[in-house]
Amino acid sequence: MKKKNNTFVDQALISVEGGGGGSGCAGFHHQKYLKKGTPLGGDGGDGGNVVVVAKQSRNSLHEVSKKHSWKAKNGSAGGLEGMKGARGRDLEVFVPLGTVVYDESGSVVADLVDGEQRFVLARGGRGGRGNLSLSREVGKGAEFAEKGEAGQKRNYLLELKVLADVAIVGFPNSGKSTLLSRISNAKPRIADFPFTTLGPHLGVVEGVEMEFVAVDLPGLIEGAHEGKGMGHDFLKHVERAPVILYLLDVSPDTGRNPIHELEILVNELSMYMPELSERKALVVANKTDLLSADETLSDLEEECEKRELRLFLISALENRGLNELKSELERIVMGERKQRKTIGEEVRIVLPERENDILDIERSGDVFVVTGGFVERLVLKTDLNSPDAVKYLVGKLKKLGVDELLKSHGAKSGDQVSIAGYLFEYHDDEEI
Ligand SMILES: Nc1nc2c(ncn2[C@@H]2O[C@H](COP(=O)(O)OP(=O)(O)OP(=O)(O)O)[C@@H](O)[C@H]2O)c(=O)[nH]1
Ligand SMILES: [Mg+2]
Repeated sequence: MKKKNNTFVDQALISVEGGGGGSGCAGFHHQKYLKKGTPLGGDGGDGGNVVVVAKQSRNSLHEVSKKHSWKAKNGSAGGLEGMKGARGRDLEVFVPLGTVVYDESGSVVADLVDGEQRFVLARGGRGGRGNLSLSREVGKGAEFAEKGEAGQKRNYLLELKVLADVAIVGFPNSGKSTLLSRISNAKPRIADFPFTTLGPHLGVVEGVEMEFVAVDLPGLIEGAHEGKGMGHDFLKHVERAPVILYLLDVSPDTGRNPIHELEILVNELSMYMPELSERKALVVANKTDLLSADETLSDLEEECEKRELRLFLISALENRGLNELKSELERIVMGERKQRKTIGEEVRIVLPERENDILDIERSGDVFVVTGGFVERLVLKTDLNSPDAVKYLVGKLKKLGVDELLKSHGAKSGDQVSIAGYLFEYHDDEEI
């Protein structure tokens, strides 16, 4: 359940594509001092990459989620006189700190926790070689050039799990947003009805010695870990907070029982993620201004003692007890920061991308289908309208053992061979 004007978005599915490589140029030099006809066509430029970049200034994935497809610029074609084509510009996807990147298999491939941290989502294709470069391999007669490679195409899920030092959790209407607005620079909406806050709000708290970040989350109710209420969607934003602040409304006449609510909150968090029960935590009893002089909180005090949680009595509305609470938070946060950096996601090590280079042949009806990244790339780079380029390709394929392999699979002259979607005719030189 989300209100239409709620612009907080913490998930985005995106399709990304690197720019295509520019084609190489097949050109010849005609200057006086060089022999006429010297190949001098330049290489095509590489295509741009699509890169995700963490930005301090971003708060949500709202902008990113509006655009589904991201394609970087293509590289330019190579030119005459050995001119290399320009590299295609990278396309940058700006996301908030705390954005986790999942690939299609659901593995975490990046966890962007520092400002300006980058991760390449899709590489651009390499530019094709011009006949100047090719002439080093095939000699002066090179009259053809290569086409540029296509850029990588990938799909990712981006998920924001906010980075804060302190997560304020509590039932709806307990005063979480009011507390955040009093101890930090944040200005969340405050109202006397449940579920006012529809997304996490981050606020910077100025301590005596340091600044730290607190996050106010939508209210939790019993069953939140199973998806009840709307708090469930936001439990992930507690995951990385080293300190948890349980906020309880202790005012009388609410028909609510703070001890019971504390129990529910602690349970909901640990059912969502068991590690959360080991986090540093404290309990804050809010709205004490509404307690009459003879009302005490001795039961709650006892309960907190039992749970070994420190209890603070405050009135967020009347600014009571906030300084003491702030300095305790600062003390704990400082201790936690010394111990560990950020509670991050376990990132699967992404090795430099290597397509399957294993040469393989499979028969599909009458056609021999050849697979293997390198061989397929070679075909895709070839201008099949140029007899010279095809001659070069045929020579290369032979050198790579493709002919040999086809023969061992029973291919005969005249049989059809498919590589990277193109059809060729097999020709056995030794066949009579
Ligand atoms: N008397 C009194 N009222 C308070 C205090 N703190 C908050 N309130 C009031 O309680 C109501 C709810 O406050 P919010 O800060 O919006 O509560 P919340 O926990 O953020 O609520 P949700 O976002 O709906 O989960 C508002 O009317 C506040 O003015 C307090 O210390 N004393
Ligand atoms: Mg609120």
